Amino acid sequence: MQTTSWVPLFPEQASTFAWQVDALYFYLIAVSVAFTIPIVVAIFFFAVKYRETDKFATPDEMHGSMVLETVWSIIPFVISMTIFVGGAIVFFNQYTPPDDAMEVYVVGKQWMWKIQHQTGQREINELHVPVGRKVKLTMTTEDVIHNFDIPAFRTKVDAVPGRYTYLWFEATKPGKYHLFCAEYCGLNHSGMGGYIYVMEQRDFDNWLSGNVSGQTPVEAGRDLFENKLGCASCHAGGPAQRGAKLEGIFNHDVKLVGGATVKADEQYIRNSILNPSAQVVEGFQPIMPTFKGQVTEEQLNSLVAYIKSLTPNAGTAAAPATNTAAGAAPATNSAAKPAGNSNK
Ligand code: HEC
Ligand SMILES: [Cu+2]
Repeated sequence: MQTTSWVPLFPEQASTFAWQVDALYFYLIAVSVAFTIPIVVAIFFFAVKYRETDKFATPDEMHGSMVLETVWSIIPFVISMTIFVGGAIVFFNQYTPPDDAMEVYVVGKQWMWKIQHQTGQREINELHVPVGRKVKLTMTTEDVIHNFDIPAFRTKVDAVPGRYTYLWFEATKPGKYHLFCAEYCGLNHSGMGGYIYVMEQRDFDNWLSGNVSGQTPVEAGRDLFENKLGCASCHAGGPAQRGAKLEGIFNHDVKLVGGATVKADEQYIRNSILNPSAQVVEGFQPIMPTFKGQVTEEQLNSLVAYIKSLTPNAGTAAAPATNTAAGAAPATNSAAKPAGNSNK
């Protein structure tokens, strides 16, 4: 299925920004060659032209040239600005995941990539995606830094312990493309790879329905929240609510004790679960226990997905809202069902 690229030795171009990366790369090479050749030629030319012929020659005095100075300042300036602007555009495009993307979770560990779709399907070292659809990966790792690298898409992003990073792409043609770990991560680093399968939408739908989906991240998150971890014992709405309101917070501003305001993004929710006393919501006591060491990265992803799902239209930019004790709204979601205090 794999076809070759128009440049020998280059991987195929299979994403919307692959050609941009290549264009920038060839432009850099062209600029380097355009400067290197005249400089090397000039070195030899002058070496020969001004070789020692007369032992006692006195050189002519040099006078500056304003025109020359101006020209060789302006030309490199223009060239370096085109490199800067071109690079900035490509970079911005690649590292700003769109809101309307299909989301996938990726957890790296020595030495494999564990992947889960929003619809629940899990994969290891393989990722199936539809062609022509924007796909956003939310990535983290259980151990050391890894790097999710898809050469045919001309994109790669580090997966960093303790934090979420994002990679997005839109594949432009069906096929099977290499996936690598591009950050040396230990003994079997070289084996930490696999394939991205880009499929026509209907093949992808078939693939999805042909794979056991189990719980979706949101369902798994709700299960953890209401039953296994007992979050609901504090966070369920109603008069007995002891924890901060979680409905509608995603991507909104949250006021903290001490006056600061933070945006409740995925990283914030993650930190609130692992290290609750670091950022305490205004109007609350720091009574939430830490869940560090009690939840796996996958479970954290699920909890974050669940809390995200409590905000309608999560993912799209939303207006700021405050979140204080006074705003403890009437119970509106299923988490209102008290679940025995199962967190020990
Ligand atoms: C003992 C009661 C208690 C339990 C159990 C508890 N929390 Fe909390 N939680 C709180 C309180 C109180 C706050 C507000 C103070 C703070 O930020 O630490 C809070 C804050 C949060 C926040 C930040 C909310 C915001 O509006 O910014 C999140 C997210 C959160 N909890 C998630 C969870 C999850 C997920 C669990 C289960 C794994 C959980 N909590 C278990 C009491 C609890
Ligand atoms: Cu790795």
